[in-house]
Amino acid sequence: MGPSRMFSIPRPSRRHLLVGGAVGALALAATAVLPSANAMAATGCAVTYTTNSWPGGFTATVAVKNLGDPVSNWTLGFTFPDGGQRVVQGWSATWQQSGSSVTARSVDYNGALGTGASTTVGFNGSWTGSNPSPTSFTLNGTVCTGGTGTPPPSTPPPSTPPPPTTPPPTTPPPTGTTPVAINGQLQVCGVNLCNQYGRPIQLRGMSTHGLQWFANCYTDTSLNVLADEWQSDLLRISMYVQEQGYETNPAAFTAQVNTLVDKAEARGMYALIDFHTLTPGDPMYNLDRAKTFFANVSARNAAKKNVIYEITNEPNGVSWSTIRNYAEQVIPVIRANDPDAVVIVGTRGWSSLGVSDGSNSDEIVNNPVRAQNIMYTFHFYAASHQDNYRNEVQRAASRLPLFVTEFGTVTYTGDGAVDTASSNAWLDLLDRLKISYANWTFSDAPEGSAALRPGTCASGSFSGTSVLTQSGAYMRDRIRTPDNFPTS
Ligand code: IDC
Repeated sequence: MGPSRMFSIPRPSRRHLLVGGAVGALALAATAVLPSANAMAATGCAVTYTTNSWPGGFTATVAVKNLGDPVSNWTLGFTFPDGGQRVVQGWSATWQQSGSSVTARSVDYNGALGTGASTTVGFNGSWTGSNPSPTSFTLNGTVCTGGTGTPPPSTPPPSTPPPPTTPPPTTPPPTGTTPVAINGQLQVCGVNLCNQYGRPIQLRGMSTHGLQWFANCYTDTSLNVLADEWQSDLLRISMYVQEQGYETNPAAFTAQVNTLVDKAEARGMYALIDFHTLTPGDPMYNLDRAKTFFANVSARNAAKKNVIYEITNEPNGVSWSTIRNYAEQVIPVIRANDPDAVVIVGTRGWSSLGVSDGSNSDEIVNNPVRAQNIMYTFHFYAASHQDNYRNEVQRAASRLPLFVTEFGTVTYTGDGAVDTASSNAWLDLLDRLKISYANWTFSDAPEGSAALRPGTCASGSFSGTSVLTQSGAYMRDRIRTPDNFPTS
C-alpha cells in the first residue's frame, strides 16, 4: 500500500497538472482547506535527516519521500538552526547555501519521484557553535509534514485508495563483469567512492610511468594482461607536464592520453587521467596548460563512464590555499564538459595531506575546495612513510574522501627494496577504509618500484610472473584478489 498514507493529503481528482515551487506551496494550503475541489496537483512530503557528527564536521543523510503527485524534478529546502553550519560537499543533488538557507536540487537520475517514492541525498558539513538538525523541510516549496509523525491538521485520510505508485527509477543490473560494467559512472558519496548503485567501492590498480619514457609498456598486449591476469580495476595514466612531457608537445600527449583512455575502456578498466606535475611544485606554474589540457580531455571523454580526473599530481613548496585556488579554477573547466565525473585534487607536501610539510588534513577540512564530487589525493612510499602517515590517513578518512592515486612499496626515491611489512600495513588499512589506490609503476624502469623486469616492454611479452620484479609480484597478488562491488 501507499506507505505513509497517514501523512498524505487528499488527492484531487485532476492529476495531470504538475506544479512545483511556490505554486506547490499554494496547492498544499489550498488543499488543506478545500480538499476535493482543488484542481491543482497534490503535494506533500516526508523527510528524514540523520547525521554522523564529530568536532567541527558531520555527514548528513537526507531521505526524501514524495507523498504528493509524481514530480519530474524537485527542490528540497531547509534552514540550519545554527549560523555556523555549512554544507561543504554534497552529493546526489545540486547543493546551494545562502546564509542559513540550504537548497538541494534534483539531478538527472533522481528528479522523477512517483507518489510514495523516496530518494536519498547527502552532504558533508562543518559546524562551529552547535550542530542541531533542521526541523522543517520543504519540497518544491511545500512544507514536509510527513516526517514529523503527525498528520497535517484538519486533513482527513483519503477516502479513495491511492493510485498505483510509480516505481522509483532504478539502475538496471550490470551488463558485464568488468569493473566498469559493474560499477558504471562513479560518484563521491560521503567520504567514499560509490558506484552506480550508490554503494562504496574500492578500486585497485596500477599507474603508468611517464608516458614520454615508457610508451612501449602500454600496448594492447600489456593492457590485456593488466586487465585479465592482474584483474586491475584501473589504469592511472601519468602524463608528466615537465621533463620532456606535455609542455613539449601538447597535441601529441593529449592524443596519447586519449588513446589510453580508450584502451582502458575497451577492457572495462577505469582511467585516471593524471596531470603529473612534480617540478616545479606550484601547480599555478601550469595553470594555463592545465586548463587547456582538461578542456580537451573532458570534452573528448565526457560521455565515457570510466574517466576520473586527477588535476595535479604532487604539489610541493606551496600552501594549501594556493592548491585550492588552482583546483577552483581547473574544476569548472572540467565540469563545463563533463559535469558528473569524479575529480581528484592533490594535497600539500607531495600529496601527503600536508604531513610532509609538518601540517595535516585539518587545513583541508577547514578550507575545502568549493566543488562537488571531488576527492583528495594521498601518496605514500611504504619504506619511507610509516605510522605517523598511516595515523593521519586513518584520521582524515572519516572527514575527507581520499584516493591514493600513487604509492610505492619502496622508498620515496622510487628505488630500493620492497618494504613488505609497511606495504602490508598500508594496503590492509586502505582495504579496510575502502580507499582506492594505484601503484607506481606498471613499467620496466630500472628501479625497485617498477613492476616489470627491465627489458620486458621491449620484449612485448607481459604474461605470467617471470616478467615481474619483487614489487610487481607483490602488487599482482594484492590486486588480483576478488573485488567487492555491491550491485544492490
Ligand atoms: C620518479 C620515477 C623516476 C623519475 C623521477 C623524476 O620513478 O624514474 O626519474 O620520478 O621524474 C613521486 C612522483 C613520481 C616519482 C616517484 C618516485 O609522483 O613522479 O617517480 N615519486 O620518486 N612522488 C613520490 C615518489
